[in-house]
Amino acid sequence: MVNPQDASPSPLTTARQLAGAWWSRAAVAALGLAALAGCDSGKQRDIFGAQGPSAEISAWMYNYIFWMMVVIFVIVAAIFTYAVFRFREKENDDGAMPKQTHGNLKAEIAWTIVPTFIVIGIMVPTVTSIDKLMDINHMAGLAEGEFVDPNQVVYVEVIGKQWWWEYDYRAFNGLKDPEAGTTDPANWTHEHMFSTANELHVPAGVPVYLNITSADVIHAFWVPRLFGKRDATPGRQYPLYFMAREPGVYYGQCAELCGESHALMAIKVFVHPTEGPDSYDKWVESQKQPAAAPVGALAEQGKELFISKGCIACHSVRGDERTEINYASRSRTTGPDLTHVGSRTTIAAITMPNTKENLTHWIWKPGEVKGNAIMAQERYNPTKVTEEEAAAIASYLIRLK
Ligand code: HEC
Ligand SMILES: [Cu+2]
Repeated sequence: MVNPQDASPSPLTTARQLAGAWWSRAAVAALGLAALAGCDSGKQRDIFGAQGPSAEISAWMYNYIFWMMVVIFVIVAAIFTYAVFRFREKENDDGAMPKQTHGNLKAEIAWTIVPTFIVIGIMVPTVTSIDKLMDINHMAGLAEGEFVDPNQVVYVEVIGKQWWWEYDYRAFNGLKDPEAGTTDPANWTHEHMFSTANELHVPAGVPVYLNITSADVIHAFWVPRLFGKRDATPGRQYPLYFMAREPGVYYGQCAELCGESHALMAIKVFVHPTEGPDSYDKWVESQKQPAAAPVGALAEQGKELFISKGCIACHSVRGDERTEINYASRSRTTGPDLTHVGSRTTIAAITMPNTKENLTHWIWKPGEVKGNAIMAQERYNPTKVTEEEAAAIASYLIRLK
């Protein structure tokens, strides 16, 4: 007699329960994926929405290898399925060991040669693609033997810092022959260099040369629709060439875990038309200007606080000796250049829209916005401002268009 208490559940029930669990898990996963897909509604960080030669080469490589793998998968799965059915245990099977074979020369040769060709089939386009990515003439869409005019290349130095990006437009009009005479920092003035943060501006249809480095740890610069990842490594300079075809706004992200606020280290690229009121040249002209003088009592007070509260230890505002960057020693570059901070659409590496309220919040309590940011750390920034002082400084900074 079996005690019902001891009876093990029937295998069928267990399988049903498992199936139930499996289905509910799949449903949760599907919902999660749908939610994630919703995040990217504008396809803003989508490698398949390539916009320009650099990202197109990467997307092409991805598709090429993907379809190659699909073909290999289908062949292997077909052979496997055939073998499973063809050689399964038959009803009248005598249970004896099948015939064992060893060392089939034809099979050995086949499975050495086929993978060799697969590897060559991946290697050749990979090497040619890397070669194209590292060739600014190719980025500019030129034929073999044609070369871009170095003065028509936009050259920007990109410096990764915890947790934001500095862009130095060390150039005449932001256009520069990197070999031409302004590389000596002692010769730099704001005529030769302006600096922005996080929001990169480039013209459409013009090749761009980014020289990428880091001031602290390893970061990686990545704007999926425009180009693949490039490491930003301290003490090294890595070139990255790209060209954006269409004017527009493109988003990116630091792609190398670089510490606590790595996730709050985003990138926004504005691609300007080459002509018209919104042209790249107009943007460059406005950025080259020194900062506007404060207007109104509150903004004036804000500027004085900006100096007396020690903000100038890390930030520069060009156009006044008391706040201006020293180009030779590169002092006042720990934090973003704020000469035209009011012209940015966001602050703190795309973390918040650039409004007076958000600026006040950031200046008053940066640690609430970005954990462990240098500006929030007591040991680097011992001077605390009150909410009123922060509001005064914000009303000064927001007008620096
Ligand atoms: C110890 C250096 C340091 C000091 C002092 C400092 N900051 Fe900052 N500040 C930074 C750094 C670094 C960032 C970049 C933060 C980030 O996005 O991760 C920053 C960002 C900012 C930004 C946002 C800029 C942008 O484009 O995103 C503003 C505005 C700002 N600081 C204002 C101030 C004001 C006002 C003071 C004085 C009350 C001040 N800072 C003091 C280092 C400093
Ligand atoms: Cu980073």
